[in-house]
Amino acid sequence: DEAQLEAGFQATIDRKDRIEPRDWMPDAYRRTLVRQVAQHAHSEIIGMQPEGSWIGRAPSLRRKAILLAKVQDEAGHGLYLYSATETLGVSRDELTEMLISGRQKYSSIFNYPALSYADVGTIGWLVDGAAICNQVPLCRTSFGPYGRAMIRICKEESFHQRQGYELLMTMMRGTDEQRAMVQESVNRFWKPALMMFGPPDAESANTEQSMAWGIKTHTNDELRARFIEMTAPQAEALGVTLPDNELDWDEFWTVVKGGGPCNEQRIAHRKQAWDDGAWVREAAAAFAGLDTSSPRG
Ligand code: FAQ
Repeated sequence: DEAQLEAGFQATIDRKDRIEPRDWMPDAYRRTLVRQVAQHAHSEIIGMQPEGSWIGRAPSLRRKAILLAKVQDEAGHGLYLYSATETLGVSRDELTEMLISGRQKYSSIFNYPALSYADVGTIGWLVDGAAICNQVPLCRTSFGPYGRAMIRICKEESFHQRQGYELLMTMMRGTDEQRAMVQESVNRFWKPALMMFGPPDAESANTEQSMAWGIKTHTNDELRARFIEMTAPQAEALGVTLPDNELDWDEFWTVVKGGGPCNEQRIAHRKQAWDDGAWVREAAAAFAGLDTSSPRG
């Protein structure tokens, strides 16, 4: 019966084993995972936009090739994560509709614009850096497909972080104007990057239950503190200063609820791409429905 199934499920989690798609799981566990993994997938896809806007304006062929590859990796991460979400019984089409209609979220960070080329470096260093801090522990999350996707994603994110740092290092060795551009960029991105970890623990509605289920293994504030600790010496080596860590949580909630600088633009762009791709999906479905094995004379 249900109680027995639930006890077996919790025992699997308590011995740090994985829950797999065909295993019994409580509805609320499934819903929480769909929420988190879909939000994560949407973040990767929407996250292509700020840096993507610089592909056509990269300062050299080498920088353009690097940026193009990084943005493509993000598309790949989105796809692994949509596949992981599909194992929970929701289709990618449904997930995309939920993103476009605002029923599912994506990370607050991607509602800030990339205003200068230094932002490409800062996004790699700070945004991918924060993503790694949050995601390395998720490699051991209790749901198998999510944890396995995280392993590969984290390897690629580490590479992304280094390319961002290398870009900034190159600019810091340049002119005073370039150094000022890096500092200005870091000033704008530092606080939004710290907010990626989610609200303070006291305001985090989901953490307690998600930790009991082994979905999350650390609280938002723990990971935020770990990130600050990791980043401070890197800032020093780079020669930039980090703004203080006082965060404006009203700003965070405004951005999460749709009122950030780029929320409308990000969703409008995604919706346009989804609408433009309708004919491809229809053609693929029609092709899949054809009996291509039959002899045609
Ligand atoms: N933005 O109770 P909690 C990347 C929502 S990295 C927007 O603490 P939870 C790589 C939260 O959903 C970015 N909403 O929630 C890349 C909840 O609302 P709900 C993606 C946020 O889930 C780099 C409410 O606030 N990474 O894409 C945010 O326990 C460069 C209360 O919060 C992930 O998604 C936020 N920052 O903890 C790509 C990592 N924070 O859903 C391109 C996986 C919280 O109840 C370029 N996710 N909310 O309506 C997680 O680890 C967790 O979901 C947290 C939030 C830690 C984000």
